[in-house]
Amino acid sequence: MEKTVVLVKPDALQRGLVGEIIQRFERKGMKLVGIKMITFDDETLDEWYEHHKGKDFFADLKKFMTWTPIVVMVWQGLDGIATVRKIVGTTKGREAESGSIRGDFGMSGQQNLIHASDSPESAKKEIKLIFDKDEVFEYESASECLIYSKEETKS
Ligand code: FUP
Repeated sequence: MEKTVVLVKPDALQRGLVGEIIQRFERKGMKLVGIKMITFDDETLDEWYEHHKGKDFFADLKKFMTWTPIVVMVWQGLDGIATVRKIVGTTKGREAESGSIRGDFGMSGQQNLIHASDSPESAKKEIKLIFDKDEVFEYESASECLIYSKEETKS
């Protein structure tokens, strides 16, 4: 099972979309294994978005991401990273697929409501950056036998 990080960004918090966003992952069958609120510090944000460092929107992006606290979560599931990215939708809200979170609730390419890890490497890095070891939980899911076949949960 793959772990992936989801951030509910300041625009989604302000618009009261935290519950809606959580519900979409829950209903899909993803398992919540970590959740809290944080405010990004400058250093962590630089590392988080290091692939955008130096781009013209970088300063605005950092300002936006520290406007309010954000809700940070770790979700777990089979092929969890790709599954969550599909639910989130492509970067620009106005181009994102209907049915995805960005497609249903957003217009912007920066104020795009939510972040989700894009690879196993970034998921690992992101968990390490914002979660302590004891904030990511292991527990038996009572609904796992309904969500997956036995074969699918073997590994
Ligand atoms: P995504 O993986 O869909 O979140 O998108 P990226 O990793 O490419 O971008 C991360 C964040 O940078 C976006 F959510 C918003 C911001 N961004 C901009 O503000 N302007 C851009 O042109 C591209 C990205």
